[in-house]
Amino acid sequence: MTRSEELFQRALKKIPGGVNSPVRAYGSIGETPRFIQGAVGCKIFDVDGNEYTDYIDSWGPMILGHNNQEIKEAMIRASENGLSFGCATEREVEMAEFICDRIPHVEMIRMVNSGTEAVMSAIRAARGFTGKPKIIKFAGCYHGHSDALLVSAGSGVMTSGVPDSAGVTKGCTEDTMIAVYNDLNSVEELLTESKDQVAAVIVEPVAANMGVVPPADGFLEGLRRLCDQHGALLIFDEVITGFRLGFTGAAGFYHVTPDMVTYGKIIGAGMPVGAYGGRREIMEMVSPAGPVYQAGTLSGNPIAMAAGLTQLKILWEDQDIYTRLYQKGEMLFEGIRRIFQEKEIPYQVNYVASLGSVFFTETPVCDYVSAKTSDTKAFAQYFKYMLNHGVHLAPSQFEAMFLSDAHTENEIKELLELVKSYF
Ligand code: KE4
Repeated sequence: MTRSEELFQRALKKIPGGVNSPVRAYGSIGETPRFIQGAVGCKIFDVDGNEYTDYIDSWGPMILGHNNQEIKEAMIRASENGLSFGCATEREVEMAEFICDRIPHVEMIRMVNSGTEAVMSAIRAARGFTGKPKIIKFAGCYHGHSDALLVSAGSGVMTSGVPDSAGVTKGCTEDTMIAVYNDLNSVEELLTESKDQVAAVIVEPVAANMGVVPPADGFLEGLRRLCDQHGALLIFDEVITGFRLGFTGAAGFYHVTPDMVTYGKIIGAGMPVGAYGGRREIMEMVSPAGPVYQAGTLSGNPIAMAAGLTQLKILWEDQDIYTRLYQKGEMLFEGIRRIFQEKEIPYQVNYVASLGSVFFTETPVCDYVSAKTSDTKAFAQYFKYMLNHGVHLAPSQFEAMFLSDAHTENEIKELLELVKSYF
């Protein structure tokens, strides 16, 4: 029995599904999840001493690579003064100023502890600001596990969400409407039908939770126009894309300005940090400035702020990182595309900059329904082959590959050789 198998057996006795977040259980793969001992740069090591090139990168935060020395030293220095005070600290002011001074559409920002909390709070603020009850999300987009957003994707427009999880009541989801990603007509239909009762449209500006699905040309601009026409706020959920597609995220990458934005992952550099922000008039609705309640014992935790702010400063000061990430993404994903073309493999490759997915389907993937045509069993075989050859991919067809500044051309060439040998 391997150490991972032994740990997983023990974990199953005390932790639901043996993991603290479902995707880590490799559920759709049918393989024992690897328990990780440590990581550095683009390499991750499991408890059995196996080394992998890592394309999960903790689901996005490790954009500089694992175990960055500068970030670690900042955390150690901060921890010398204590771990948490439940009081305001200078570093929280620094973090807020650093972001607001560099991202024009973020005039004010509130730190929370996860992407879920950021989205949940942003929706509450949007409803408080507009006085409207409805929200529109997109089938296949994931915005964390708050009740109102755990709605089944369905296969088309839904004017009232059906809970997608036990324990979520109809009452929690009835004001959540579902549109079709990359289909502006579906959004206009819902906005028109709900007679301007929509507080916000929330979107992953690059969808990455049905696998990676880029916005079609004009899609994000169309959402901006429709929200303006119908008095709804446009919320970009940039938990994945924030600080990844550039320092100003997808909003800067696509030149579309949201009213609010949510962050996670990179903003905390691997520490539990989420944030939501946007126009001052909206954010001043949030307690204690305004009537929208939101709170958190560890929000703005000084150690987490030290980690996140150090990472953001590195990204801001060396923006060549983004150029390198674009180049690596192009090398990797265009490389896989070329292999598929040469070998006449009908599978799809979707990517934006350093974020991408291979879909095991002949159907071009532009939304949830087309993403779901993928052969998840074929993906599972591919995942296992890669794992056994030292490459750690996301253990699901409907997740993304993340590149970091620590991945070099060598790792990308190695991966392309493996893809070529597999297909
Ligand atoms: P967290 O609560 O997991 O920090 O963030 C929720 C969230 C919100 N918005 C987007 C666009 C997200 O992708 C996420 C979380 N992403 C998943 C990966 N697809 C986290 C991995 C996991 O659930 O373990």
